[in-house]
Amino acid sequence: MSEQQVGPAKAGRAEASPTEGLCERAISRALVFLGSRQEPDGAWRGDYGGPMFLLPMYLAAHHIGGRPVEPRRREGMVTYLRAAQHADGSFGLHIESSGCLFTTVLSYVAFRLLGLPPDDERVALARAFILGHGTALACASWGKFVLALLNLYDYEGLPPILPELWLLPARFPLHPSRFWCHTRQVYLPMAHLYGMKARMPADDLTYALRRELYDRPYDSIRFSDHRNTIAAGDVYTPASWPLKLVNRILGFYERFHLAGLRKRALARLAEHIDFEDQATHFIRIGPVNAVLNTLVHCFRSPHGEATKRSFATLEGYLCDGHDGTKMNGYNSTALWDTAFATQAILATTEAGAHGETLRGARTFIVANQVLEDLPDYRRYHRHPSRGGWPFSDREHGWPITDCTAEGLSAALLLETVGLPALPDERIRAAVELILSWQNSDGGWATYERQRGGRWLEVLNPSHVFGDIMVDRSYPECTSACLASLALWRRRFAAKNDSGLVRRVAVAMRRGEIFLRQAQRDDGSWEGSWGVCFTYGTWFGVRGLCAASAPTGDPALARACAFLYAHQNADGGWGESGTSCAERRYVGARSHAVNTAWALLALTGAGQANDPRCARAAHFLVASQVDDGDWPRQALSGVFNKTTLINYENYRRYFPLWALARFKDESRGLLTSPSEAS
Ligand code: LAN
Repeated sequence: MSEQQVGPAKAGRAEASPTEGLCERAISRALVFLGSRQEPDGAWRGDYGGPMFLLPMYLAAHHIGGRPVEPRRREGMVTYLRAAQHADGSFGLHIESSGCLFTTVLSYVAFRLLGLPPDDERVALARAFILGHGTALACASWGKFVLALLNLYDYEGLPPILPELWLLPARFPLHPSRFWCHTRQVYLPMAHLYGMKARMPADDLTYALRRELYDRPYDSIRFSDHRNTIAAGDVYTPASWPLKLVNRILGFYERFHLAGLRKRALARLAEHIDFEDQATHFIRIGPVNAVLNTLVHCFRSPHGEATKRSFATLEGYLCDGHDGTKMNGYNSTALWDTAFATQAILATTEAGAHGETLRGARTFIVANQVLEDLPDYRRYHRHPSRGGWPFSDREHGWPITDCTAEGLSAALLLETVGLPALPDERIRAAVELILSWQNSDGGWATYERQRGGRWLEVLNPSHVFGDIMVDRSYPECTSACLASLALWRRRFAAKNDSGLVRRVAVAMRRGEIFLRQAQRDDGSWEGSWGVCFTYGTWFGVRGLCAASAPTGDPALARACAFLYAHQNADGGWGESGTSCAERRYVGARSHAVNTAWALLALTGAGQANDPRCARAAHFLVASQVDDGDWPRQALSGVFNKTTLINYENYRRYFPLWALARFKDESRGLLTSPSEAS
């Protein structure tokens, strides 16, 4: 992907004498720029593209539902797909990778659904890749599933996704309620569609695609032989032998399944799907079940209200980005971006001059706290929601541990500039919710407490993702919760009833123990939602500091040593996205966001006066562009080890935050790499 060059325009400034003024000026400009990106409702939102399977799924749903995409949109989508395609014709699992058959097959179909002919140069190139890598028979399981819905692959060739699993008692270790909510909510509509063997009727395009995607006549293919056929480039998590065994057993059941039981199971699934639709105002937890739930309605009642509303709500996932029109990974990034932007602004000494911006942010944060639990939430395996914040907005309806924590932290910090606090009972509800989410290992997971054993990961059927089966404690989520609890304690320890104060103290102690155990021998923490060890290590340090670790704490010293060991010669840090999949630090050219995380960690650990921090700050100042933004560089977000995702605003608030902390805790003097050497 194209990257804006970091640096050259700044050469003049890089050579300027290292004065505090430079740092201050960079902060002022960043504040102005960040302020200019705020939306009228007080929130920041950004492009959330990256994964390459989403747009094709959106298009498949429109095709199956007989809803043509507007020509204006089509153009943007073709632009996006063309820009994402690699010279060998392939697409990657995400926009920065290549060679994934799953996304290449889906993007091929997307091209064709968008009206491109098979002899279009790019389409032909993609087809050559597909035919050279095992044809559509070898793509990862989600690809085959989408093809089955489009009547381009036979259900016989899919591992069974049994609706009946949802009829098992919830105590059963394999009950879907134990799975990570994203996995559960994707396999829920999949099980429904599988159970009814949903597929659109074949039309001319179907017959054409059947010829294009395979190297032999469609009718001659024995799909049941291809359940385990998979291209090497699509495998991150190979199907394990226990998974294959379970699939065989379920496959046997599927051959003889009882019609009555199937009917009951489908009715149960429909009930859960309807609940998710209502709970999220049809937004759904994420883009994948947004598409799949839409299709469930579409197959059940093509012209029904739920189908119409589903398609209308899907539009909210589309994004006109710098590289074309894509489907975002969430309905928005609003709360997450707003909570961080607020904290970054508040870290500066100029926060007082940005009252309007902060007031707007506060309005958004206050308006998007979830105030009620969902009706009958236990029946649908939902955790309570009251007091929480989602990643995007209240309508989305799924509060998240760290989003709640960052929302609460931002709300509490806003008081320091004299903005009115949240009512006490709302603050208390957030704290109670955070406490209710803590796992028995002391850490915090993403949306729920850990509900199943880690061993369930052996049943991961996705091929392309890692770590999708169970929600479990993450250093990032844990640290965010600790940071918010520390702020709460500072503000309320004297005021509140001692019962809650005591419970918070115990929770923080347990969280700290989790964090210490999660630290790696080399001093780093592995991140799971950002790239990667710089992200994790910032959170690790932030969490330990929140838990009052002293500056000389050996865990902090080890974390700093890890970071210093990976600092680049130009003073910055750059971490490759492959760190996440490989689970080891893979360096890259310096990146403003990685550098900001490292500098935040180091300043948090009391290192601000170390010359290496001054060099890091210098890198940030020197790489800022004139309008106060930082250049767009490699993607900084990730999920499930393999899939990078774009956080468009990270480069606008993390460097600002880091510079503010650096300036605050040092004299703000910068050191250029040449001076340091
Ligand atoms: C997200 C987006 C937000 C993100 C943070 C809050 C930043 C993180 O700290 C915790 C995890 C979370 C909530 C997260 C998890 C995985 C998500 C939901 C995503 C990256 C957005 C899209 C992704 C989702 C899983 C995509 C669909 C793919 C599946 C494998 C189900």
